[in-house]
Amino acid sequence: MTKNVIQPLESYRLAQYAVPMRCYLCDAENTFDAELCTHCLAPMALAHQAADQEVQPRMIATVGASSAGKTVYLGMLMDMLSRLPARMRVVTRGAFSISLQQNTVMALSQRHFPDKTASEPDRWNWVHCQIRRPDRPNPVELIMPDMAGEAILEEIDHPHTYRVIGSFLKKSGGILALVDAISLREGRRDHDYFTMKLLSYLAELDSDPRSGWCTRPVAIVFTKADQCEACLDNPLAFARSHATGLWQQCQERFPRHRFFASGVVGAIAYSESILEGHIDVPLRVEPHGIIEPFEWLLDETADQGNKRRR
Ligand SMILES: Nc1nc2c(ncn2[C@@H]2O[C@H](COP(=O)(O)OP(=O)(O)OP(=O)(O)O)[C@@H](O)[C@H]2O)c(=O)[nH]1
Ligand SMILES: [Mg+2]
Ligand SMILES: [Zn+2]
Repeated sequence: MTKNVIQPLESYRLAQYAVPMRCYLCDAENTFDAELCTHCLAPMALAHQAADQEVQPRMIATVGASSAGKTVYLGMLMDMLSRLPARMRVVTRGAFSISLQQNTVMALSQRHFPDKTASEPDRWNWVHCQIRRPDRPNPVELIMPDMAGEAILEEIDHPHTYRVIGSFLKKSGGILALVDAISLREGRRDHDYFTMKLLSYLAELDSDPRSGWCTRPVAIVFTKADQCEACLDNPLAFARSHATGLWQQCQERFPRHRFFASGVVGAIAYSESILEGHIDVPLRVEPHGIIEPFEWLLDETADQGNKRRR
């Protein structure tokens, strides 16, 4: 025999689903409890956090071909910023914003480089943080993802393959374009071609003469400069001699650009294994030129992100 029970319907719970939450990047409507945007796969935590902020977060994109050094650069940048309170005070928003720094620092302390970033956007690390500088009156809210080089290339070659990349680049206030200095010095042009393609893509993505990419700041950072002294001494001269096409494109299309050089390790060893082939082993962590390009971009984007999003 079945006993009669009163089952409350709790249909009021459904009311929460009637109020959509808009994705911070692509504006698509999602339910209030979605973890990732159903349209572009960006974390919905960004939308929830941004809704609580007084100022609209700025977005800075770190781009570069696969193995240009994006993960190492961004992880080291966050680690350095968290240790230099006199220069910049960083407060991360959400536990997920610490994973990038944690993975990079742990890998380097165990004498290996972090793993290659997966192509799937739901596996990327996103940093959302607030930055206060002692010499500036207002704090800056910032969003920076660590995207995979292969996914960026795919989106450039076949737009809309990775909607999250297109939406993010469209809204970014500035860009850190990382280029492998060692491969340029050795005469390999793939990183150079990648960056030229990317700059063409950006120029077409938003070509508005007053607010488009031609008005936004572009920091070109030659990475792995610890292994390439010429580049560390004079990044502009290095660009002219080793990445002439890229240098010319910057001159003609991006008036607000600057060349930088960065390196994370002091000494490097190499090991060969049958399974993994040639592996770089970082022996000492000695960062150079990590904060300068970022600080320049913060200054150059100072006029953005001060208004509340409606
Ligand atoms: N010497 C030197 N090598 C570096 C440095 N940064 C990165 N590397 C080397 O470059 C490789 C790739 O670095 P990542 O940061 O993973 O590159 P990525 O741009 O994130 O690559 P994807 O995740 O595939 O897009 C590392 O495994 C290191 O071998 C650096 O500062 N100095
Ligand atoms: Mg990576
Ligand atoms: Zn979205």
